[in-house]
Amino acid sequence: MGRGLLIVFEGCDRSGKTTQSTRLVQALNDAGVRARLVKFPDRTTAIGAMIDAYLRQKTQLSDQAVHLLFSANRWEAMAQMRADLESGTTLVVDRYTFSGVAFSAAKRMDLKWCKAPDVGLAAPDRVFFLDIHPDDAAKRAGYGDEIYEKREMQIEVRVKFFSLMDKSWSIVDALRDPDEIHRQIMALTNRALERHNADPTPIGKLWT
Ligand code: FDM
Repeated sequence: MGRGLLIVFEGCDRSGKTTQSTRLVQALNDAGVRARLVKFPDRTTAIGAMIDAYLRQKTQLSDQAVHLLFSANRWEAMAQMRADLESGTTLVVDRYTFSGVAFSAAKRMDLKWCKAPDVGLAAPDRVFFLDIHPDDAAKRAGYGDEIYEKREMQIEVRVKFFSLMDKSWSIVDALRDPDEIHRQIMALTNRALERHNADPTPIGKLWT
């Protein structure tokens, strides 16, 4: 049994990441591929509770402090994630280091500084970027009360996401019908699984 794949969903708010990542896990499980959903931030841990309070504007934190908490929230999940991958479970991750870097860099923080705490995290095999312009996303539902749910911020975040892309990314047009998007993501995932089975590679490390 080879290792599982690390598949990441990124995108601006209301791009459909949660819907599509949940559907992908379900479809993989139905097809006999062991898969588990992981979501960042994980608000259920002690660190996650601090992040949650910040996002809901219940507490204030410096930009640097919250950035490091988001990173710590990934690091506290890393041992279990690596164990799952090594034992053959594919992980489907709803937001990861790219959200960490894109949101902080959108606040004009230094890019190199933003990447540093995530150096050494497991690198994704594929990243699906659900692309939607924030103005179209806003039509799906009004922005809520969370700190980053503002048009200017979302536009800047999208620009930062584009600057982080490499060949492991697929840009998925998120304005289309959800079934069509799911079919495209399933086809891309199956191709990644086939390629990995034919030529297995070890889990990579970020940001190297
Ligand atoms: N977010 C998410 C960050 O700023 N840094 C991170 O590392 C991560 C994982 O938190 F606005 C932001 C992105 C979003 C907010 O995300 C909460 P969800 O997906 O709405 O829970």
